[in-house]
Amino acid sequence: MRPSHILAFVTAGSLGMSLAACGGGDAVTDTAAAGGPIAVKATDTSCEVGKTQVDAGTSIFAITNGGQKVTEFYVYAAGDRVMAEVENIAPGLSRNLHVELPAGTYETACKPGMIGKGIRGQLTVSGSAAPLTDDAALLAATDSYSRYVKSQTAALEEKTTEFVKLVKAGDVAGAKTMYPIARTYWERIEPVAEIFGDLDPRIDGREEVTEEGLKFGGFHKIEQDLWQKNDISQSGPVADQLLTDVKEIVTKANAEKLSPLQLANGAKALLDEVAAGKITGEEDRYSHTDLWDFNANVDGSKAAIAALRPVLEERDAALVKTLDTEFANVDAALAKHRAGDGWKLHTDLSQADLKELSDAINALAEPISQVAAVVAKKA
Ligand SMILES: [Cu+2]
Repeated sequence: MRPSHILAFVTAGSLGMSLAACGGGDAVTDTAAAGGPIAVKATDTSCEVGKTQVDAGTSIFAITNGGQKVTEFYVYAAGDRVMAEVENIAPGLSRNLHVELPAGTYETACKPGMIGKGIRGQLTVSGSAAPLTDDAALLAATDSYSRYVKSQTAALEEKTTEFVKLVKAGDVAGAKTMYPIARTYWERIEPVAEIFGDLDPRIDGREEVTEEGLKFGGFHKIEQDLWQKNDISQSGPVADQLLTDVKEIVTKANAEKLSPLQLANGAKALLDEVAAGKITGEEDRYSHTDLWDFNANVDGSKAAIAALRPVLEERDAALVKTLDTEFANVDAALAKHRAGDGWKLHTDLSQADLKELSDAINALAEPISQVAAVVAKKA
């Protein structure tokens, strides 16, 4: 799960700030949407969306945060299904978000402070447009990525089942070993999981979810029981609920028809996750197994780009070269922290180590942020 408002202080530090500074560079060259980007002016108390009626097809939202709080922007379909989102927009920064929308009624939302239901507005989409997947290469990309999602959800269900079994058997050592392994499959496909409303915070929320009216459960509650409370004798019901929720999300994720733009946005979102949750040690605050999640987020980002690769090669070969170089740099920086089959604990890394990892992620995030515009371009 995305870190929530805890991010506000994290982003003010140098690590988060430099990353947040990169995704806004494509405003000038972006011509995919007929009417040009839709300006979204976000403040701590308002969310001004430049248009409330758009044509079906690809829309680009250009969000500028003029407030003091870190913000997010969402486009929701009925039932708060997430069509697209961009998180972690620091004060003063802008980000572009590409989203493919068929005709229908949607809601936009800014979330100053990154909590709650946000400041909502209506968005009506009318007319009809050929979906991006009418392009055979883009259809092949989404098919390929769907196969990846299915492989990961199968492993997620299997490993979570094992984890839950160990927790319920009171096997602390076994559960501790299985925790980061089961989470790997979750973290690789997290942007897909985030489509389905409350399921993500139920499975992957932190203690602070109670401030949004949710119950603290899922992986991180059990993590707390294992590492901080050193007592899992009462964790059975939480573990059962986790497995139920994981099974539900597996079914939903496997049935989901993704837009190629969701692959591009997801590849970027996973790097935002790394910067906000893993480099900071925020996500796995009790176990300190953040580097497992870090590696899994990078894997997931790589998989989305790999699925899009033939399209990107065709349309912007130079961008593919840059992506290859920067992914290799991230891998090299991360490889220094291998420990056996897994990874060093976050607490074993120095500030210099974290700075090196952060710089590598920032350098990758910049070209990744250009992928959506390339995908949205008419072939
Ligand atoms: Cu997460």
